Amino acid sequence: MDPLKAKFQEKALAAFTEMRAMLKEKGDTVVGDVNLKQVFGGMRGVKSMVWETSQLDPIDGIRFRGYSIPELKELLPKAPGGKEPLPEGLFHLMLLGEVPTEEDVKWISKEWQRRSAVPPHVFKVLDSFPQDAHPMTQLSAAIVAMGTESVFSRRYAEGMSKTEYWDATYEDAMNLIARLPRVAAYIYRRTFHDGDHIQPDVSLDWAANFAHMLGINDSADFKSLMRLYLTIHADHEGGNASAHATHLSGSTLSNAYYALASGMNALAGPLHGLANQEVIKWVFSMLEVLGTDTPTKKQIEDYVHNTLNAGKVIPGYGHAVLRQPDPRFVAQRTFAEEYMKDDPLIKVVWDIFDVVPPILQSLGKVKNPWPNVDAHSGALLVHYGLKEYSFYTVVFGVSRAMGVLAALVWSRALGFPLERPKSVTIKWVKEYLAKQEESVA
Ligand code: CMX
Repeated sequence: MDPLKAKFQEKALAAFTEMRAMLKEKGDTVVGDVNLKQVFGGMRGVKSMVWETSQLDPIDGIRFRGYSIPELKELLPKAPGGKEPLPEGLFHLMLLGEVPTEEDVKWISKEWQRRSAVPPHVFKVLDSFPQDAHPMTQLSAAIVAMGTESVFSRRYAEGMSKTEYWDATYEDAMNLIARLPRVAAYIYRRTFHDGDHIQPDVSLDWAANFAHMLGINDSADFKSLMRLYLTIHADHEGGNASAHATHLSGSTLSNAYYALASGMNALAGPLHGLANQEVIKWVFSMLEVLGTDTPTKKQIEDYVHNTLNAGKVIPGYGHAVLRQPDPRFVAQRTFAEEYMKDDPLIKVVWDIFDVVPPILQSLGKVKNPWPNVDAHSGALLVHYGLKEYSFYTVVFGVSRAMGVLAALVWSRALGFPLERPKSVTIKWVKEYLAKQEESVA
């Protein structure tokens, strides 16, 4: 058994035993109420699942196993000479709950390289798509196509015991994460560079190799950005749409490939991950309409009002949980301050940050007027030459796979059952309310 898997087994067995004992003794404890607004309003705040890899606080933002992004930037191992954490280290932390050593991270880098060969039929599936198929359509199809290799599905068909589900899922998760950068880069090169593909460089870490295979910028700074990007997008507790969709599909024991494809299909919506493409598209159309790369704040303000008056949302702003500027936005801003503070597009993003929140606040209905992760990411990618914004959600997806798959391995280890909440009809709600009123009268 590999060292990461062996450590996971030890921790998961202990957690399983503890969970079972806790549920036996305290299983009837009430942890919250649900009101009608939540039933009709997307289940905000309803505590309904366990997600070990990260937790989101409305004010402090995301914590991965208790660590904030600034703490992770200090604690996680970095590439030689680099300042940004290696995503491999975050995966280790999410899976085991332990900050890894340099050696642990090197082992994961090598292991993902070892597992990274993509089955040839996946490229054939991708090549059968029209060149202009949206990159997220291609990503989802490629993930399902890779599922022909699922260790879980093969071993399930062979009759594996329930106690082995986590083991087979770990194998699928590791293979999938290892292969995603190659698949994503292949989608990018076939869509935007006429299929002129770049071979992987086995000497590089996971994120740097992805940056390399995109083939647009071989600088150390772009590799650093990719390490940061793939770290901060990895997980956002379990209730966000891509995580929850992965969790729901996975709860049927569909394999990790189907489960992740479900998550990616959710990420592809403009209220979630696709917002990163929508932000830069919105910024570019604003610059085009205004006829300048350096708009004034007043011009931005007017453009924001036009967007709202047209019945549209301001992409990159607002959040279902957060009530402060997203620390992932702040981390990207810090990166931009160091590497590209004189880039005019970066200045536009920062001016938008000054202009939008008071306007959204003035609407009186927006619960969080602050920027989320997607408000900044596109401008960083444009700076290094990655201008084709329909690809941005794929980059988000490569990162998100780490969190949702680490969580899926935990779900299997803890033996979580099929997810099946209760739905009601509007008629049922009306009758329920009428009965309540009768009993009060
Ligand atoms: N621009 C304009 N209006 C907004 C808004 C924004 N950025 N954010 C919220 N609102 C509106 C909502 O549309 C809603 O209006 P209605 O009552 O007319 O339907 C009202 O404010 C209340 O919404 P909320 O409770 O504050 O926000 P929700 O939890 O319902 O939605 C989110 C959260 C992210 C979908 C929403 O803020 C939004 O649409 N933002 C823009 C898209 C975006 O950036 N998404 C990315 C989120 C991060 C990610 O997942 O990657």
